Amino acid sequence: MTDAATAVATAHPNIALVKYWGKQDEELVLPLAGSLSMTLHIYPTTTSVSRRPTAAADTVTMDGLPATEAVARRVVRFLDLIRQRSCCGDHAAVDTRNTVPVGAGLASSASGFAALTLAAATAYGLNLNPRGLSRLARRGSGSAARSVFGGFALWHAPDPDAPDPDTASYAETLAGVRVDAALVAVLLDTGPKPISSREAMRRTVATSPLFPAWLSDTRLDLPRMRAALQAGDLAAAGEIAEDNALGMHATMESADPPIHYLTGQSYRVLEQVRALRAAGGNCWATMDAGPNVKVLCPADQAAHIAEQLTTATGHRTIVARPGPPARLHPHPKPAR
Ligand code: 2P0
Repeated sequence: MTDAATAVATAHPNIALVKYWGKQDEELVLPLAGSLSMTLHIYPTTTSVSRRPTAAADTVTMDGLPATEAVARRVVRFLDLIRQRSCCGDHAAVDTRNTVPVGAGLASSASGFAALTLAAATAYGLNLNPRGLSRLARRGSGSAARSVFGGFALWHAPDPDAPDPDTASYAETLAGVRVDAALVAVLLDTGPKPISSREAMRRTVATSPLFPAWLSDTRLDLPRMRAALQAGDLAAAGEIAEDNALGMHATMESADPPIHYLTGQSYRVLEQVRALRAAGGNCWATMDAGPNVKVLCPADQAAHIAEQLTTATGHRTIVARPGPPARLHPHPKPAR
């Protein structure tokens, strides 16, 4: 086995300030609307991919243990996509090391598929630029398209009448951001989620009477968020982010049957964020496909806000600053 047959990559999770919730194409993972996120410096995922020319099947492990059947199936389908684009049909051994609690709304699928994309594309000799990597990561998990990039990333939705919508849907770094922001994550529950975001998104699009309104609102939020970040206006960005997240949750809560990711604890944290704001604090909440609340605030106030939230709610907090792009490890040891 040569080094070229093994590649190791690390990627970080991201949290959307303008959310992705709804696909126009399930197979190609094309979103109905664009989204904008901050990559976090915490909770990286590291994935190694080793081509195994003589193996009869792929093997998928997480932290050294066999992955669940559902995870393994999704990884193998993704490797099939890579093999279609490569001249090499070898099976592979994939091992993933996560530091983020899986399935708790802290975006392990984003960091996971971004790291897998970079490692697998390298091990199979695909020569992709960041945009190509982002398009490919999108096929694994939509939000992974954004974790290819550090800082703030914008993921484009293709026009429905674009000649090649697959080519038109990629993320890129949002240039010219002038805010110095952090996200304080309030950690409520690290258990698995009640319903996958993929299924929840599908049900929301199909059954929520609020979905059309959500879609037009989020399409307006995207350029406003971009302008706020580029103008250095964190207060405007925070207000848009909190409204966008509450709108997404209201939309899924009106699906049939309803989808509830937020718990009583989440709503109590939200009340505390509002109370801090009423007392003059600069903090705004956002929530994803899980109960945890993430609080956007100025970087130099994050430690103080984290302390205030821990005191007020009794929950653990962690401060995340903007994180780096996905990266390849220079000299991976071939996996055994
Ligand atoms: C986001 N989320 O923009 C939104 C907000 C969760 C809430 O993207 O079906 O794992 O694999 O494309 O990316 C989580 O969904 O879904 C997500 P798929 P994904 O971050």
